[in-house]
Amino acid sequence: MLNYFILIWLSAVLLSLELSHVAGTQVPRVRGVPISKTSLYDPERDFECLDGSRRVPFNRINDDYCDCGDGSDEPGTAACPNGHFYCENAGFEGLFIPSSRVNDGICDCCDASDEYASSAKCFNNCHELGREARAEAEQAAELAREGNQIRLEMCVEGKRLRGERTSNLAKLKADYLEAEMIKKEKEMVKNQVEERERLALENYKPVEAGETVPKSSQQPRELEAGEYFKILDSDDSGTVTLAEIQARVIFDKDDNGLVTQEEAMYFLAKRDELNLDEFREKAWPNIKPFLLKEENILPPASEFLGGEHAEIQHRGGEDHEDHEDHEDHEDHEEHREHEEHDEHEEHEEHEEHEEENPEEVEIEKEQEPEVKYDDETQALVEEANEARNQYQQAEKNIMDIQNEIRELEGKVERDYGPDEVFASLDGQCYKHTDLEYVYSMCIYGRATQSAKSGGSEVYLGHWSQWTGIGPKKYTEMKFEKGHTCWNGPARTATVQLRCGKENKLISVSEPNRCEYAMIFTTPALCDPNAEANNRHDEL
Ligand code: MAN
Repeated sequence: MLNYFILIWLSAVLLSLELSHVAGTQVPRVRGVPISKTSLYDPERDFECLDGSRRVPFNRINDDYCDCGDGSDEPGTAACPNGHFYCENAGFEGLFIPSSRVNDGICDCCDASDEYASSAKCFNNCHELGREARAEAEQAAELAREGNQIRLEMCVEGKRLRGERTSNLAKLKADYLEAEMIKKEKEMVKNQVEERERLALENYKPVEAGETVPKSSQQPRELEAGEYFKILDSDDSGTVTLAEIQARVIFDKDDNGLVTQEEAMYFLAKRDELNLDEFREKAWPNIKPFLLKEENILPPASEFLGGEHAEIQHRGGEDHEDHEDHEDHEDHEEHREHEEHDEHEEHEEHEEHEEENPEEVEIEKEQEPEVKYDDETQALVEEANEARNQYQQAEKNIMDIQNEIRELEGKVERDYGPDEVFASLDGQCYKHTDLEYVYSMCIYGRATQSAKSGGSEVYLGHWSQWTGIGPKKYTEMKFEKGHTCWNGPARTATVQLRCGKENKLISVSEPNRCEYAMIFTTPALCDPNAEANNRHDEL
């Protein structure tokens, strides 16, 4: 009896499996529905609209009348405005198209299934398209493989660079300490020599305001007064008179072109005339600072008082200073207008200009050594100069090392991506030229734009950070704080990075004013494990 029941139960199970198998193969495919959704269209039951809004008898599916609000009862006709038709496209990729395109006379599906009842002559070319897509995918995979090889080399180089930069940094820090010590030594030497120099130069301190003459030249100074006296005493009368002073335009203190009696009296210490001794004692203290003030150095008497003409010419030059300045200005203007002058002409012009402008000549004269030191002092001054130079050099050396340290620290702390893959690109610049501009993008550096027609370079910004989202962090980088846009914000550039065998800036556009979008290919992104390269995996 038990055996009988077991037999019946077993037969029932086998029958249901058979039935479901039959049902699995026999349920007709509903036109426009992908296999994954076939179970929702069961001919044994009423159809429930996929949005759940209503139920309709199964025979209303694809009857060319729209029953469901979501168009799900008419996937294979154009009856519903919002329905979707699925092309199987065997051999290529399945595709949903709006069901309104079914039988509209245009071939949308490569298997021609959307034009099943139209006069359009559609051919099934899915296999051909599939072949092309597979070849493309193969090429992309090949690219990814080759790119990946280069990427791995970049990682090796990146790690080497990190090691090198880290050890250079340690070395530089040691150099810095040594340079600091050298600087201290040089400073000590400098201070000692400068002290000796200072003492030696005490002897050369000016005895009168503005005067810098060595003590050892006291005698010549006395002689100078006598020399000037002789020249001023033009009638050899043994005295210098007010009239003789007034005859020298050099004594025109207020530059009005005339030496007044008052001016002459100032120089002659309110006397009408002075003999040599009086001149030395009373007049020379007024005359000498005046000559010094005018020339900063005491000119030999013969040069300025040697002859009326020499003197007058010199003063005349000064009198016309404004006028010459004006001409000079015009010269410069003209020069700017004629920039095409060749170098030779410019040189000549410069020389002429120097001759015409006594002020410049005098500035050069001022730079000439004014004081002649004795040999011992001169040697000390030279020794002190050398010590100062060496100290400055030591200071400069420290600054250079500090700059190098700063630069290296920046690199050691920088985000070079996974396995230091971008490290070798630091500082590398890439160019892209379009119809109007030449763009340059330096990784971790600057981005610029130069108009082909000329003009100055426009700064698009400095590298700021990686801006890709999540695992795609290293697929986008940003340059910020470029030149300000006319009446707008500072320029910025966003660079999208893609896998490519070459590091190459392949395109630049300006989707919004002063916001630049660049595409850069690089082997650094040819990582088979990275999500970014999975585009063709679906095929
Ligand atoms: C320049 C260029 C352009 C930019 C305009 C904005 O011509 O930098 O790219 O759009 O300035 O004024």
